[in-house]
Amino acid sequence: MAPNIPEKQWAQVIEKTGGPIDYKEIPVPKPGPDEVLINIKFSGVCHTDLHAWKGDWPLPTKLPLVGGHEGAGVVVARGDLVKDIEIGDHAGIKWLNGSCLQCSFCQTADEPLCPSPILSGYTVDGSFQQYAIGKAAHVARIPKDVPLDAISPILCAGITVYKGLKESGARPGETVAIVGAGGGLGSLACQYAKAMGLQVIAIDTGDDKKKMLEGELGVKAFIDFAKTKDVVQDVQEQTEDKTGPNAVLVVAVNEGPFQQAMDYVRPRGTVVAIGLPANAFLKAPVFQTVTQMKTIKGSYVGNRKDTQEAIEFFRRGLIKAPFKTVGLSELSKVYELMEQGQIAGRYIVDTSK
Ligand code: 8ID
Ligand code: ZN
Repeated sequence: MAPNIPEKQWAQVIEKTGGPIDYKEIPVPKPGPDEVLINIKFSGVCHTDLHAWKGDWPLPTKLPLVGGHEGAGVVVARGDLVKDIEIGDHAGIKWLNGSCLQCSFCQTADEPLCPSPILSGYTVDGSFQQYAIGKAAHVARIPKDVPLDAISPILCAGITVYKGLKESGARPGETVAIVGAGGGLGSLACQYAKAMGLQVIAIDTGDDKKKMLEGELGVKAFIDFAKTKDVVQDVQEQTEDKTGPNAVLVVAVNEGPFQQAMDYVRPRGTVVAIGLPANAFLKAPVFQTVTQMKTIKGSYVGNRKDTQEAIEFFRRGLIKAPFKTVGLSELSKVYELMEQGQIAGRYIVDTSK
């Protein structure tokens, strides 16, 4: 039986960058021939959504804009060309809503690098609404045996940190430092790193995050960057021969830790830049970078295969990161807490409230 799709739905709408966010009723969109319509049940709130609202990046958003790109729900309609996804299937809206599938990047499974990407909650409306559209080729396939609330943060944060860990080149048994470990990406990075056989040094601040990281996330060591006198020394102390972690994932949202990571990463190690602070630069001394053979690289979400792999780790029960659920109507409060760095783990919104 075809699902009953309403004409109108609740959404959080940004009319103007940095302006008020209106919780209001808007029309339910209709999918094009290569698209599906997903009844979003839950959506994670990523710091990227906050950057988009504030206009932090050198890339304008569409306006008015419905943000959100960690939306998990149920497929309720599909375009005529869509054959491999059924009404009733569970699916997810991720950051990369679509790509051309024809450029040299798409052809080689590097679709996040496609020069004409479609970005959920940025260049097209995203998951902070009850019904969202995704390109069928790109929507995440979510198995029916996983809960739609807990899986939602995997759709950006999980995929991104899983990919970042692969890009880091760190191997099982080695040590990785996660900078910004107490936030949404960071808490998932700790879980993926452990599941991949890595030892984790977590860097962040605050007692809530310390408790979460040392407790349920089970990291090897927690370093409070606001309390320690010397982050570099503290991080290196935690590694076997005191030469530093084999890799560093930087998911923090300011510039300082990006530069600092180059000081404590082990010679031949890799610093993976993932966080996207506004107007920030990466800077490292040429002499040490050369003579210690250090690598700095960026990592940007993941491709469709990374998506399905990250979901499979979750389905197998290997990824358990804390999240709190609030109603979609309370999105602005989540942004406030995020801006203040008060969120340990991830907040997700329930679109029925
Ligand atoms: O594909 C990508 N590269 C990608 C994908 C998704 C998100 C990049 N991002 C970007 C977001 O746009 C954002 O810039 O990753 C960054 C982190 O997103 P998030 O995890 O959603 O943000 P959060 O939950 O606010 O966590 C940030 C954490 O960083 C800590 C904070 O305390 C917070 O827990 N932090 C900060 I700010 N400064 C720190 C420092 N100096 C720090 N932790 C350690 N050292
Ligand atoms: Zn995101």
